[in-house]
Amino acid sequence: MSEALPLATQLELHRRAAQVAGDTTAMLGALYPEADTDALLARLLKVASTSAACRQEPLRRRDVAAEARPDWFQMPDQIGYVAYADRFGGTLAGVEERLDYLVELGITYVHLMSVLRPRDGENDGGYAIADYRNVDPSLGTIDDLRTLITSMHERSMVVCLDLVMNHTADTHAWALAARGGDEAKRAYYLTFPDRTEPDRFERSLPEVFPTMAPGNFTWDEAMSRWVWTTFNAFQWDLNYANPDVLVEILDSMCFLANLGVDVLRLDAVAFTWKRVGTNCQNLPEAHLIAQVLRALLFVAAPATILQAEAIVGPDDLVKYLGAYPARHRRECELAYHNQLMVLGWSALAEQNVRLMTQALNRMQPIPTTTSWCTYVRCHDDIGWAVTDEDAAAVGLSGPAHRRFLAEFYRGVFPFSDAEGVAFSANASTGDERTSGSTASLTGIDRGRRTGDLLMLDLGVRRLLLLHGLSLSFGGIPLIYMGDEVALANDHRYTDDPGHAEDSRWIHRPVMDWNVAHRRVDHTTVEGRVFAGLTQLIRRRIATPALRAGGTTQAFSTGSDRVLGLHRWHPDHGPVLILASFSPETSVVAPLGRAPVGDAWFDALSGDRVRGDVPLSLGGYALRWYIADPSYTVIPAPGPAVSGQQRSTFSK
Ligand code: OTU
Repeated sequence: MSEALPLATQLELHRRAAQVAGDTTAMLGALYPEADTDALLARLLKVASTSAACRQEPLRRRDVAAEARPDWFQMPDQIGYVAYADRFGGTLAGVEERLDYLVELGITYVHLMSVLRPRDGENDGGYAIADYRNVDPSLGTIDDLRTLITSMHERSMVVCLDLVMNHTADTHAWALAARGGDEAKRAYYLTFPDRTEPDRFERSLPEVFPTMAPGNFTWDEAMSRWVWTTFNAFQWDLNYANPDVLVEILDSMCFLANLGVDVLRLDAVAFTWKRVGTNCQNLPEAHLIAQVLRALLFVAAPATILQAEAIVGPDDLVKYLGAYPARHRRECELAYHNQLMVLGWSALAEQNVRLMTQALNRMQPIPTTTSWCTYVRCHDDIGWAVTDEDAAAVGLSGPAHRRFLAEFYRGVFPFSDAEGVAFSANASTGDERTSGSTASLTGIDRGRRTGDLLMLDLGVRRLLLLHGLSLSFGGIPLIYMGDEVALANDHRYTDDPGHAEDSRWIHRPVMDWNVAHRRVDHTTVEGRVFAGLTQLIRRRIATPALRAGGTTQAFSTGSDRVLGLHRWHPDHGPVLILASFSPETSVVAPLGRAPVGDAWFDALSGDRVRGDVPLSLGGYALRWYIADPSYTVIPAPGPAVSGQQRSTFSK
């Protein structure tokens, strides 16, 4: 640690380093039994403390604030927006010009994709990084990024960027050096002289992109070796069994944190460790890698938190939030709730919530110090991650139900309004994933095109229902760019030879600001969706009980068409969420006694209902019932009418 640092800063650094050193040594010992763990810890701490030493004053203040309020990301006003920087704003300066639009929507958390310098040519939408320390030159410079982050912070916005940690582009300097014969850099990757090892691994490895990039290994002519490439051929998996890789990635994380990035999205975090005979996902070592990085980043930049991008089964998923039965160790603060996302679409297709209720309740609770990122759509495809176990529990066949969902959202049934397209249909496994914008999957696209006003109306209500659920589940709701104005599928990707094979581009349009402008006219679909969404966001921000950090339990409402969620937070008490997945009116069982004042208050509509009578819910209705102590049911004055208890609500 630099002696030139003020004494207080030095002490601060020592405190943080001491806090994590012991446990980190244990983790490093487990990861690298052959290595000198003390020496390795010293290297990692040097990276973290060097970075901490040159952290700018405004960011140090953010560190202090974050340590004082570690639950900042659980506040009800954390509302997220996710966009490709170029497709949203053209350049970083262009993004800055559009920040008012995000403020208008109520956004406080922005995940900008594809900001760092990717490989030239095909680059998987920016997920093939050629340089972790530079910005894509077509967007601007590192200084432009600093300026943008500063102005986002000034607007109380939190900035999330990707840390594509599982792989680099084949044109990253490390890969080029490896190709040029640098042995040390070759050891950053997993390379093999012949097919012996690759074939052994392939026996248990799935394929992520079976149609675009079959297999998990790519022959590299320059090295005369096979390279591990889980994703596309130009995305080389890093070798985390080599501690040098861990040190380098920590360094990149610290660099981004010192630019002011508040959240690092750990792309493909599930894939970082490989073991023969396994599917090489979610291995215990992959968690240790994330935990070590978490610990060291705390030394470097306590304000920066981690978001896991692990699109995996429900039992594996919760572990990225540190949810282990036996112990808790900090890992990621946030993780995508891909179960909730898939189950929401499933419930809409079936007009039935039994599977959703079953699957949500089977998931282990997450530590109260962490949160979900809830979402309806993102830039990727939807993989129909319904487990066979959950399907069987409600009398469904897993494979048949997954097939039904893929076909429903491809619009093959006459009763489906959806217009999605297949992604990576795998003939050998029968697996088919789905691409398509929210507008296309809810029926808005088809209704708009055919002029079917009823279909259009149902589509808008479905969109608002799914976003409403995402806003109420307890976490950071993420709105994928375009959903707020129901942007349509963009079929032009098929004209681009670099994109034609990858149907995810159908829902990655360039923001159409003319369409977005229609939001001001409430008679348009765009206006209805934007107004509906902003209203939901405003109500969510004004409802502290909807903050993250409590518990969420699904309950039976007495109707298979209506989801019930019981949310509870120690500071704010309960919320009963009702969400109807049917276009018809449904009747649900009485809510039960309200904890205060005998009445439940719907934070969305302002209506008050009694807990002892059945409720009627309109099609796709959403209710957020809270106990409102300012409203009580008092007996009406005068004699009771024919022995019946009359009551009215009064303030
Ligand atoms: C992530 O995706 C990114 O979100 C994708 O855009 C990238 O193509 C990919 O990584 C490679 O960088 O790795 O943990 O359904 O969900 O590819 C899962 C497939 C990932 C995606 C999967 C995902």
